[in-house]
Amino acid sequence: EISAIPQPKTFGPLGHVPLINKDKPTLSLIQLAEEYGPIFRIQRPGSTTFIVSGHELVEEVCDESRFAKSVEGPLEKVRAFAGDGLFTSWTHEPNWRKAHNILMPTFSQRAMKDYHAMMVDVAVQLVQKWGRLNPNEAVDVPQDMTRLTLDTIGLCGFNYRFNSYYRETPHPFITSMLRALDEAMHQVQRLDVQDKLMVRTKRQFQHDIQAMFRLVDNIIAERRASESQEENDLLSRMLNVKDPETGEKLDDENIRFQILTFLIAGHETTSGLLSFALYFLLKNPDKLKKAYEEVDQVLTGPTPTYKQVLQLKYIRMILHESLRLWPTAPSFSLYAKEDTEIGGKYPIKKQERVTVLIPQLHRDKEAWGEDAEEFRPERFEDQNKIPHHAYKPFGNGQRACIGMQFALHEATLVLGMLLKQFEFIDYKDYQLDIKQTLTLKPGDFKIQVQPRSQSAFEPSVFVTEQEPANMK
Ligand code: FDE
Repeated sequence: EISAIPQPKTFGPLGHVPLINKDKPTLSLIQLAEEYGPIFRIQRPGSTTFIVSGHELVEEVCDESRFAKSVEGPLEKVRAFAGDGLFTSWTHEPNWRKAHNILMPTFSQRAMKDYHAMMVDVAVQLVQKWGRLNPNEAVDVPQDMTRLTLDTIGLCGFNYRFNSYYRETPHPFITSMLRALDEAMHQVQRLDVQDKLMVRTKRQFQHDIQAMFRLVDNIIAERRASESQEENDLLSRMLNVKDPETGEKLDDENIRFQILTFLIAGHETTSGLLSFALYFLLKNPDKLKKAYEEVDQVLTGPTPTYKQVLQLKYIRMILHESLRLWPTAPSFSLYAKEDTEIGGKYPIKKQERVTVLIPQLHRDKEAWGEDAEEFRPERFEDQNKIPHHAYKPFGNGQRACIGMQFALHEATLVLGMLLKQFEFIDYKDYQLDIKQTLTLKPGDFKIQVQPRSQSAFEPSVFVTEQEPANMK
């Protein structure tokens, strides 16, 4: 039996655009999902997609024999600067598989061992900064987390130091990147005629793209000129390793796209994750207490070891639960490979598209229970009790996030170190205000921090005795 797929009323050529907040499209879609249910149709100028968020429907569209990743909407616009890099390529483009084969090994759990010291290097900079603040000074959490995650992917991936903690304002790369991502998000909500009139916006977009290209080209040129071609980081694999399947290396243009992809994908989402995690801990003192207990028990030395990070089980559960309630990459899109039907009643034609609305999926009460809206890391205690098909913060199948282990290791390490050292003060009684630049973050989230009791405080972090991480 066939059912019509629900849809809100449309506004002429604008389709559903007027129903969607230009600055926070995901929040509007969540609201619409509340009203229209687990599947509904959304029309934008030049495109139609079905927004899916019920766990049973999502399980079906995650079947890779029937559906495949679609590069559409804002993602398609991001191709202006990320081209056929891993995130923005179609699976059938030859460079997707090539880069996937070449770069997978740098993201295995094993590879995290090699990154650990560099991650600690950057995390220590954050701890030092917070440790030196005067009592009434506030920290802008997302901004400091963005410094951390950008510096981390820069150092681990490319042996490049953004040195964000030595800057008053965000690194110029960040400014260009955020403006370009924001523009990509807004472009899809404009009619072609509107878009053509935005001359200044277009010029700015081109300017930002060129600025990002220059930084990346510099990174490549410096590596090519340097002696240390031997390093086994992302960049050296991009430059030197052949795809075992085709025997080919990546071409220069594609390397540029890959570097930009990793700089962007590798930090926006992780920065948001760390910010949300701190937010949830502040608002849930009983969970915060358990987190303190764990770090005090596990983190006994001056800085965490690789093994200790793996022992921070509760911290990792906190991160998973944060990603459940606010998955920082909030959606992914697919197309039907053939005519099909989902939920036993909704027909989807070949080439038609669906978008998985992750925050709504993650709050599906049928999968998560009546307390789905509550922050309860304990859900992730028992691997067997997690409804995996209803948990997709890292996407799905062969196009799932390649950086998952990287992000989780980094975030666990950093959250652990911050908990070890600081008390967090919610001096403004912060009220969550989601900000979206494609990815989600808690907007304008400021706190104060205070070193924990002098005795628990570990001063050795402040006179770093370790070797700089990149002088192995
Ligand atoms: C991917 C990803 C995804 C999927 C998308 C679609 O499908 O469209 C998702 C959902 C994600 N990712 C998410 C996330 C979250 C977090 C925290 C992260 N993520 C992180 C990271 C880091 C790094 C380095 C990364 N990340 C990266 C990446 C890449 C390259 C990709 C693509 C892959 C393929 O092959 O496709 C992703 N990521 Fe992520």
